[in-house]
Amino acid sequence: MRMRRVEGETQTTASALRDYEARLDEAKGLAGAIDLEVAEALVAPVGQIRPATFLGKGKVEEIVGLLAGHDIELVVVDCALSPIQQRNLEKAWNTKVLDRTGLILEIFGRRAKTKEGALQVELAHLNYQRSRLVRSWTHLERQRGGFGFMGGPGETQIEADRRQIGERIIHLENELKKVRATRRLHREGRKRVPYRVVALVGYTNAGKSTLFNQLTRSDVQAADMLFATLDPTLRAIALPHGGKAMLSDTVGFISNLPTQLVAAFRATLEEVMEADVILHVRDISHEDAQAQQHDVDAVLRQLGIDPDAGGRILEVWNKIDRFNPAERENLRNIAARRPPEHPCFLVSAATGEGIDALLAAIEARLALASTTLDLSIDASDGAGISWLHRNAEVLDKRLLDGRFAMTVRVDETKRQIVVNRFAAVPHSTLTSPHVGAERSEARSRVP
Ligand SMILES: Nc1nc2c(ncn2[C@@H]2O[C@H](COP(=O)(O)OP(=O)(O)OP(=O)(O)O)[C@@H](O)[C@H]2O)c(=O)[nH]1
Ligand SMILES: [Mg+2]
Repeated sequence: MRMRRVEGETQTTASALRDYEARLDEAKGLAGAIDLEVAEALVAPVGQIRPATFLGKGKVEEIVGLLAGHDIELVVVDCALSPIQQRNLEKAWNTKVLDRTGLILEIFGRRAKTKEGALQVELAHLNYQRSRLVRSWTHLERQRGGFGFMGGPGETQIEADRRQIGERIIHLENELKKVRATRRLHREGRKRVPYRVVALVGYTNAGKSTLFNQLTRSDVQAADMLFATLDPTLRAIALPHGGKAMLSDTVGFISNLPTQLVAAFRATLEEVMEADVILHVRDISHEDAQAQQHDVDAVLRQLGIDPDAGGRILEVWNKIDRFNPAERENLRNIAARRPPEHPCFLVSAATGEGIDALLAAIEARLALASTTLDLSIDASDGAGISWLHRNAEVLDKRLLDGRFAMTVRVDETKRQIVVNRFAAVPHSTLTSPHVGAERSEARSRVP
């Protein structure tokens, strides 16, 4: 079913950086992502936020006028509305009103394909819904797909009271635990064969999936649509000198990504958090590229990744085919002046331009990437232990019969030293620390 709606774009301080038109376009893109037909879109300046209606009285009336005589079913207000504001606007306009969080949750609900994805989105939605128990809006009840967050019939929570929602949340959390336990086992299984992960992150629609296809020669869905990708995909990439790594494509980020969603997707994004190299894909041709970068950095921080730390993050400036030769030259100059710890690579995922240089950089970066080792060290070897703490990341340390069994992560420059000096062996998730210690001890006796 298609819906006609009016799009209300409002400015808040958080979005003051952004170009109004670009924000309005993005909001229209979000609506398009769930096949809404936008009848009207406008920017509504907000001098002072009204507790009851968010917008001023005049604006609310103006929109009443806009809606009159049109077959409008939904008004999207591209900001965060309180439940009361949402309800009051629905009354004033006699339509369903959706705020930015609600819209994004709705999109995610439609996109989730895996069980884990669906559970995560439903959980995020319920947490959002818990605070705003409003009766479902019956016009939209025959919505297909998704969870029908805008009022689908199969969803008990719409009609349910807080207690029922609470029970459902507990149920979902238990289901998620089960699904994640299985996934963790798979991941650990993969880890036994040491493989390195390169993860794609970036603003939604930046071209991550297109780049993924280009790098892996596969054919995952790439579309000019916000949040085309939701569930993570993992494929092998061949490196220039015969090596292999796994490339992970995942959900895109967006400004004001609902915190409930970031929390819900934390587990899915573990792959990214643990990746050896992170490619931050940017649509450098986008008028809002700068603001988008800030938003992506903010989400990375929420995930515990420091975007400024340098090292494993490589910036990819995508869509350079959209520039003329002079503009490209200018971009190249800007790129060349970047500090070496924050390199960036100019590519066109669409045409393949710049991909070889990017692959070479990934390979070089992976060569530096860290390795995890197990070792055993005499508990009285204070100098050795403190050297390890200074030069490696100590992931695990257990005292067993006067020796420490340690799991450490070191970068390539230190790997050989640790192997030689401490008889370290590649980390194995198969062995218990005790067995690992014995094995290391046995090794250390070998001359
Ligand atoms: N001109 C041009 N278009 C590109 C390039 N890379 C991607 N696109 C287009 O940008 C749009 C979005 O590409 P996707 O690869 O789906 O973007 P994404 O980052 O995976 O987006 P989400 O999964 O929605 O977050 C598609 O229409 C692509 O064809 C490029 O290098 N040049
Ligand atoms: Mg994608």
